[in-house]
Amino acid sequence: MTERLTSAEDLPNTVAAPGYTRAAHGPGIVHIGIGAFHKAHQAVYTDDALAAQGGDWRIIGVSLRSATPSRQLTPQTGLYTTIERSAKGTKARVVGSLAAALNLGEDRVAVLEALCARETRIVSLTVTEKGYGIDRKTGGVDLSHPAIAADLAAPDNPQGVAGLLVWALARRRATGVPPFTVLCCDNLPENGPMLRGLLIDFARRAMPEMADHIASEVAFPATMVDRITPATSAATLALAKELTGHVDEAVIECEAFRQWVIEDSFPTGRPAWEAGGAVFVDNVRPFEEMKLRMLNGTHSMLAYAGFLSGHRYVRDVMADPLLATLVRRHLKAAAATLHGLESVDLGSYAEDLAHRFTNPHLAHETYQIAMDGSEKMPQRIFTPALDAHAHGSPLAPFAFATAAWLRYTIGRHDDGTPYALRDPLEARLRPDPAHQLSARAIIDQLHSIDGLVPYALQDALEWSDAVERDLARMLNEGMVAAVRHAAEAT
Ligand code: CS2
Repeated sequence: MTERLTSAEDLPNTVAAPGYTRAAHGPGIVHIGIGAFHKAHQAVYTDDALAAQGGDWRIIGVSLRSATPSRQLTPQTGLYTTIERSAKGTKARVVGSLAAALNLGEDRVAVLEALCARETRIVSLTVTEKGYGIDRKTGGVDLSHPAIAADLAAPDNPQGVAGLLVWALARRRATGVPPFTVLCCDNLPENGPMLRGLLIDFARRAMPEMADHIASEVAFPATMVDRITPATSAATLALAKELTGHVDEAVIECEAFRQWVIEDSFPTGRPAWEAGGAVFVDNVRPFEEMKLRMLNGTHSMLAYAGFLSGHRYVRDVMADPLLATLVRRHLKAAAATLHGLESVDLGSYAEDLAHRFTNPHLAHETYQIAMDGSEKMPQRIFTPALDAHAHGSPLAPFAFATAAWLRYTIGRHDDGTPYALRDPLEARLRPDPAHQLSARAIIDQLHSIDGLVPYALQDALEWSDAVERDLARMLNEGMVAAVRHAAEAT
């Protein structure tokens, strides 16, 4: 019987193992949201930092809801394999930076202790866009978000991100322990300042004495994170066994490429992440905009148009010449909205992205990217569209992406087969089946959701006409015909 991965000692020499003695390094980071992306990204950089410069910087991973990560990782002492897949081949690496994997429900005391511990100098997060409970219009808390509502009602028994962090910062202050640095690693614009605004607003409402303390004493560096990480599948598990000789229930697979740009603001120290290739800059915003608009914006467009054209994986979308044309068109239009990035050649960045999307070894599902559209479209499509409108650059690609998303919110393929929308706003987005589907009615319904589409964009006739035309074509002639029409007009 194949044994479970529990030690990095007996791995085949084709598999890279941690370049340090794990037990010699204590924890220094609590990471909230130990999903595949964290394991493919920050944990790998930390593994490199530990190997290069040591330090007590191992990670206590916490999952707020699912017990699966801790069930997978705990029997493996936190060890797991990353499988990098690219044209250069398939490479396995066992990562040792996770010191523990906890679940808030089952290990509540240990989680709260870790958040309050003096050794914890950084709390990082990947909880997805919807995990924070931010009101995009005000930048403060969204009172209808379940975790925000629960934590405001019982701030001493926190369950969600804002409640836990404010509670822990208050405990640290009361016991004379310096605050940790808060590092948001989700694909949100200005993610550091965004989380700062959220916590200050939460504190004002729940623990007013903490608001100024957070504003003046806690660092929230902004960061741009990048690595394409498909959901782990049965094939990934089988590959882990083949490559490592062990059963690894926590294995993840990802592309070889990775990038991390971080604002260097860590008053209580940080791992030497530059050892893994992280880049420290004064202003992350231009990098973040570049990645959100070019990579993620194009991803969303190709996910909706691709899924509804019958393509399961991103690589299949890229193998469809008409969709590949629309991908390149979108990359170009997104690049035209960017400024302040003299150091980056956006043309070659776009080429690299198209190449990464084409990776034939990566089974990245369009349906995975299509999830949570209402949380993604504003920063990926609407804000750049508004900039394009203001500067007179092409709007059509953003209008097409919006129409494709709206078509997706109907929840049915062109042949009528249903699928789950998987969006926190799905009840408000899905058109009422009792009404005839008209492009105009669907757009009006979208505009009635406060805070989603900027008013200045809603009011731009050139924009709403273009979305309506594309959506009407998708409804009347089907997605494949709409893609052909858009690609031929390019
Ligand atoms: C994707 C991202 O699922 C999605 O919405 O666009 O997860 C994307 O793969 C990563 O941001 C790449 O770094």
